[in-house]
Amino acid sequence: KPSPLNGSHLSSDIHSNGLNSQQHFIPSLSGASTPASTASPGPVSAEVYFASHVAPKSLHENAEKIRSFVDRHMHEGRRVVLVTSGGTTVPLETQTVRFIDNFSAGTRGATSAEFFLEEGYAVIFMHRQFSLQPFSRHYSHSRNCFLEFMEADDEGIHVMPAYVDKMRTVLAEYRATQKAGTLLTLDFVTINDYLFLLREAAQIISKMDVNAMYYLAAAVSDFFIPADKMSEHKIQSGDGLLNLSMDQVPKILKPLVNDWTPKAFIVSFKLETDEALLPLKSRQALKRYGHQIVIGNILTTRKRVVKMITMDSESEIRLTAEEEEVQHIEIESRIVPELIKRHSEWIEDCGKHGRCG
Ligand code: 9Z3
Repeated sequence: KPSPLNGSHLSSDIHSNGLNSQQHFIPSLSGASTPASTASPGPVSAEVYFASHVAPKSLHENAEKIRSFVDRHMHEGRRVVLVTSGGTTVPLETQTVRFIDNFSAGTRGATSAEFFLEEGYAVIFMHRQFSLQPFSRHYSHSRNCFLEFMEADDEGIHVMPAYVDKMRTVLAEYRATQKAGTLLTLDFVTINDYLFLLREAAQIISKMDVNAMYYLAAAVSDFFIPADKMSEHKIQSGDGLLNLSMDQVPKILKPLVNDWTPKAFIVSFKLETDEALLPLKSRQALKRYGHQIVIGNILTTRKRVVKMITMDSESEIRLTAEEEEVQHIEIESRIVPELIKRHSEWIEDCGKHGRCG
């Protein structure tokens, strides 16, 4: 039975648009979908993917920005972290009217970026367009709208006294970051934008060797419609149901770790909704890709518990109810320093793991 898309009932005969596979996947963020008929052919390689898809128009310009950012911070002796944040979309049409999206607001990425900046890292913040960003996230449109903090009188517009201290701190950090030039923000929308930009960035950042970290917190689609199977025009609502046939997104961590940036310290996130699957899936990712650490989290508890898994260790970071609800501590304030400690060890131990510059 085909699944309704985002709860709506988009009905269309997509076979007339060239999507004529025998497989009908239920679209999902993570790999729990089951083909309704034949076995999955598996994902295409990253190489095949890039050869058969068109790079986003902004890629060249973004590459230049990354290059000068990396050169400058390398010269100034700073470490660089690439933080990915927010969800990728999966367009259903080339001239896109509809797309599949996911829940991610980019809280993890935006919050973590602030802590990396505080610790002296230069941050390339690669985020979904309009998702949360460092600093402005405290006063975003969806949460804490800035208007709620303002008042007007005959003399002008002011921040209400109760909010001044917090806003002063955020503003000071924001201005200091701007002055230091330690934050580069780049955006993506679709899964295709994300894949091309990540590859480009990694190939440039690789010159940082062990001094680079990757913090892959974006919620990346697992399934997509390849360019050659996508309808050019808006899918028409005929008299049938909309059956979606989607391919698996290439496993990008593999070339990232092995080819594009083999010396960097790479942290990926694993998201599950079923607690029982999380350790297994996290370990599987580590083994499959050979990177340094997987941070496992469950959708509903992601703001208060994460598991840090490496090939030879497993630990947990957990906020108490008091820390979360009364002290308003953000779990990223614990995750980031722990990772920085491990990144330092990675740099010191480069002789042992053989990936020195
Ligand atoms: C995460 O697991 C992030 O922690 C969240 C953060 C997306 C849950 P929010 O943006 O949420 O703060 O609302 N990110 C990774 C998700 C993902 O797509 N991982 C892939 C997978 O699970 C591997 S790279 O297969």
